[in-house]
Amino acid sequence: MSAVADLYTIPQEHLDFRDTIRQIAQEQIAPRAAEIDRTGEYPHDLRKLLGEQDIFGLAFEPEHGGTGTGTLMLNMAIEEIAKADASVALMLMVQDLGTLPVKLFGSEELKDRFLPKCATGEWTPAFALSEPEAGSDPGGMITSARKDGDDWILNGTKCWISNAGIADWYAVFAVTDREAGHSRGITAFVVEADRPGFSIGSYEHKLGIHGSPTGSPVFDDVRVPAENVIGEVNKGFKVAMGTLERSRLGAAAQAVGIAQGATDYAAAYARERKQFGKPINSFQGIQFKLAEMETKTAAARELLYKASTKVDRREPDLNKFTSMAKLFAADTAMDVTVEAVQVLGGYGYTQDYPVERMMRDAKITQIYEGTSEIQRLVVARTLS
Ligand code: COS
Repeated sequence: MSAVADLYTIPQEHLDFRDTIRQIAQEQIAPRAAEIDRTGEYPHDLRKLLGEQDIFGLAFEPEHGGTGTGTLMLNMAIEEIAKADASVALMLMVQDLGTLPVKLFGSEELKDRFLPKCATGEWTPAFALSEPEAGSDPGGMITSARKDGDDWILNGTKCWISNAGIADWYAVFAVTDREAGHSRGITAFVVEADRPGFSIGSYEHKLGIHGSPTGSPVFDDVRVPAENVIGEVNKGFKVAMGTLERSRLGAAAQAVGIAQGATDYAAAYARERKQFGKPINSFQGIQFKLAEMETKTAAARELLYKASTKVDRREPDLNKFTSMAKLFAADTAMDVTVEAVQVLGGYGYTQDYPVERMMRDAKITQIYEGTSEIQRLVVARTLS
């Protein structure tokens, strides 16, 4: 590919919509962030707001009621919302993550049945891959599905599932051919939350992202019809991997947003805070920190936008760039938020200021949608 074709430009309409989302996020979401973090209550009203403002539609094509504006625009939106509140950004991320298996691999019937109501926000999806004994290694999952006539019957437990308890339906991965070997005989299913035998066994008490419920869905002889199979039987691992190589950019966008939010807050604080008779941003020790935070965040954003553009251009072999973007953005968010707490000193360590929340929220970006170690593994495999 030529150097010019490798560049990306951001259409003016994207920039305009980003500005609108920035305003909504700063005026209507940011003021709620501390309270959501403190109470751990899911903000249903903000979810409604994202639906009304067509922000959930960003994750969908026009034929399914979406905006059809693509991955770059979606990730710019996630970034803006994460600057204000990472939990609310996760709502938009999971609206994409949970529906990607159906969007990429589902039958037309599944798409028509599930996508339009997710595009408006009326329905909430979830992505159920991880298990207590299968996190970084989902190919070793235990949850199973066996055929019974035309139906499938699922048994097992998933864990660390975002949107647990509030999702209307789950994209669930289960072993359908135990003999096929590691990562092979797995199938993806849609499981509606109101099916008999489905329940949430427990919820996690987490370090951050308090506004988003995380839990362990349990499948106890849950019966689903053959129409609920996503893609081909026994090809579910490719559904999971094809989903994650795109959805990881949502986590990267969330990380960039958290990092920018922390940098902006620390820079503004350093302009006002005086010690030794001067604003602390006149000291080189603080200046260098802020410069480093801004630089790393900008570099993470470039990787994110480049990888997002590759998805929009339907380029093959997305893995390398999406994993590099996710890895660099997540590590940046962690580094930058730790430094933001340091810039605020004693105040930064208290809940009266938002940077400690940002630091706690940043940590998950190095863990979910594939740990930073898994991203290094994926990138390294492209070099061997
Ligand atoms: N798209 C389509 N197919 C893919 C793929 C992709 N991006 N990546 C791998 N595959 C296919 C491979 O081609 C292989 O196919 P065959 O069986 O036909 O040969 C199959 O999937 C197995 O691939 P591989 O041997 O590479 O699988 P591994 O078990 O070694 O796993 C990693 C690879 C580690 C990358 C994978 O397990 C992973 O992503 N782990 C992290 C999981 C994760 O992100 N969890 C978070 C859950 S969501 S919060």
